[in-house]
Amino acid sequence: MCSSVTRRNRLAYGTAVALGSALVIAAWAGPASGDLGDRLLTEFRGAYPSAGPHATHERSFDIRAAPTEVEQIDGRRLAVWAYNGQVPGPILRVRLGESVRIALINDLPQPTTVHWHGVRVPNAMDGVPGVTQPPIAPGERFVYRFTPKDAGTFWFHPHHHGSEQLERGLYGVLIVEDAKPLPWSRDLVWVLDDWLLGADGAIDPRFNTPHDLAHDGRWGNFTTVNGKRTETLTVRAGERLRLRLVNTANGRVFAPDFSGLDARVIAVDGLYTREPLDAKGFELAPGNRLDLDVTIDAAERGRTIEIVDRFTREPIPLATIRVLDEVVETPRFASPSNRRVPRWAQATSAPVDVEYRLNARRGGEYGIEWTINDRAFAGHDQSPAGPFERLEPNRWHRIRFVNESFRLHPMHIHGQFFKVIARNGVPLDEPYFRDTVLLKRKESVDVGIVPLGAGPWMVHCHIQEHAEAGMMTVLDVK
Ligand SMILES: [Cu+2]
Repeated sequence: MCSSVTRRNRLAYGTAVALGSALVIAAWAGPASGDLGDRLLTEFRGAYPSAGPHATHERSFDIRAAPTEVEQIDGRRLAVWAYNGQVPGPILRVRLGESVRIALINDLPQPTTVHWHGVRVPNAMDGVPGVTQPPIAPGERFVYRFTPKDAGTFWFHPHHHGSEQLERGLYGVLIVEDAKPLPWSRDLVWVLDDWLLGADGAIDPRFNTPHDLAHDGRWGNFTTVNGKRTETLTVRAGERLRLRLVNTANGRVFAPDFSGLDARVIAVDGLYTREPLDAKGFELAPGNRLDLDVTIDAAERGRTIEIVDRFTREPIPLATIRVLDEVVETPRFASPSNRRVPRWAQATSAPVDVEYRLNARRGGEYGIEWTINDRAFAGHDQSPAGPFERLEPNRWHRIRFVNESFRLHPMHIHGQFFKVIARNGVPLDEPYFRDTVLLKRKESVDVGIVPLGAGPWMVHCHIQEHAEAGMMTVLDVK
């Protein structure tokens, strides 16, 4: 396959975009005027809190990032970089209302940082080298502290040379349990990833290849669930599972097929959906999470259910669920949901505040640069040069992503949630918030967003190779 990257002329940078409702400086709690932005803001209120809970106590973790060997995939030893010696890294479980302290010790041969994907952390804890903190040099440590504002499924990974560091095995899951967890039979995590291994069974050491850059990043020749070729789950009929899926891959998109099961989506990218949703058609792009409410029906006893990925032409086995003959009583409770997810039915009448055009061109360190508004981000070790787009905190805004290329771009905004309001210009009410939205070839996606935390927040493609080759920018919330 040859490169199908579209190149465009170097055009002048987009001029600074006028902010919507610039005249309205009414505070967050102010009364709604007739202004559309104010009405959308009013509708948003209460969807999720602007401030976190008062922490009652602190949970403390030490995480050491270091080269090591693990046994996985085909049983051979695999040289990886890992958090606490394991791939996937540790699952950090905390409860809403607890503060978190994580001491990161860097024993890698490179600088690193940790980004807490989806967690609304204070900006200084966001783990972006050159933007929110200096890179953590080999041999050094850095202490991250924050109090989660939202319960849900989150994850963490380096934000420094991610195309190599994630691919070598650096990622872990952060679960923020509800203040009062529901009585699921079990609460499970499936970490979805893929690996590009050479004939020798080792991780292919060629990162950021022209092929990966010209396509949808690095896609492996093996997929794994929780570090295994397939996950095996043995359940009793009647069990009710909370199943948390996380896509930690550099580039691969997963479309797990749960059609043989009573499985409903209850959370997307951490936050609860407006109501439980049919799992059919959901995709997980890199960075995305899906939480499912799965009931193993009594009629399933003795059956074996195969879960496969259907994003690619050939289905890929992900997991086998073996249902025992034993039947247990199903825990009864209403699926968690968030009725306050706004509909924002008039949102597409509001002006576009910021437009991000996504494309590629020849040039740069890797021969191809991925650009946002014709600029490739030069970050990593030095503070990147602006000017950057700016949004006012606590105001409703509309952002438009326009994919001018033929490749996939899962666009992630740090520190904020947003809601898709249109795709290719067609108004849409996704009944949930996201922190990462996948744009397919030549697609445009409009999102509504109420930025709540001030600071310079990254906006970037979560395909690690695209980000590495420049597809990042800063959104200044102030
Ligand atoms: Cu991309």
